[in-house]
Amino acid sequence: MTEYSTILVETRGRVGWITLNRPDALNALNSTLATELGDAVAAFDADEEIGCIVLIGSERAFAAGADIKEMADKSVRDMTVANPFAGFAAVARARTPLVAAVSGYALGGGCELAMMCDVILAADNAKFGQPEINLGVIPGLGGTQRLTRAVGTYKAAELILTGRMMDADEAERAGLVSRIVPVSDLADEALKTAETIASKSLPVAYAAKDALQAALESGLAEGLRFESRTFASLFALDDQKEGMAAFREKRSPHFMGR
Ligand code: CO8
Repeated sequence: MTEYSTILVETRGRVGWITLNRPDALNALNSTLATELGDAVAAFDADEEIGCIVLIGSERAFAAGADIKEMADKSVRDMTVANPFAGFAAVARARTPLVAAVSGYALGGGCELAMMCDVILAADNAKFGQPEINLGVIPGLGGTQRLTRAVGTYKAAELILTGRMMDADEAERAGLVSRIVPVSDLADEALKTAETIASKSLPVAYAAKDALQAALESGLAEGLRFESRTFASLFALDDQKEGMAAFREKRSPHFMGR
């Protein structure tokens, strides 16, 4: 397995497990971390033995945002042409389902990284926010778009314009969080959730992600057509035959990923 300096990468059965690991900076997302995380996610995404990827931080912080110290003196050119955060694109475009396991701070780019994932499990000590306005900028890794879709226009606007944090309960009520778990159980619950997802048919999980994405990107009629076509296409898979045969035969399905 490749050695990285800002993340720890391991496999747990069919689960790819990535720990953000800059403890001295509350896992602030610097350009090295962006590149390493992008590479690690892309490698898992290309591996058919991996059915789900977990991103987790420390108990104190999932990630406290982009690395402000690294970013402070950058120019427009640095942030565009030589985009230091290009690596995150691999997370956003991964076909493999991703679970963010959030404990402590998920701020700015940290909240945005969690929102690139399909499932957000929050520990009861989690704090979410988009505090960029306090630094004289706005969210830049999807916060204005994904947060608005997750929690609605007015909640997102209040969070982005004030820069305040919300706790796990508020985030769950707002629809940003899939589920809250006690902080001591976060890693176990993330692994269980990821193992459950990884036990399904991988091509069907890809199809489910595509259809969920269509809900965010298209109008209702187009999204429904996309879902209907995708649903029908799954009847070409052995895994559809297996899933339905297993139901009729009152046994667990054994998916082959084809
Ligand atoms: N960047 C760099 N270092 C950080 C960051 C950060 N985002 N957050 C924390 N740290 C460092 C601190 O500087 C400190 O290091 P040191 O001891 O060397 O000074 C260490 O982590 C511990 O932090 P604190 O002492 O501040 O810990 P506290 O418990 O007192 O406070 C907070 C915790 C409230 C989380 C506080 O650290 C904080 O406010 N951090 C900044 C949060 C923030 O503003 N995040 C948004 C950053 S901007 C962003 O994410 C934009 C993303 C879009 C990029 C788009 C590119 C195209």
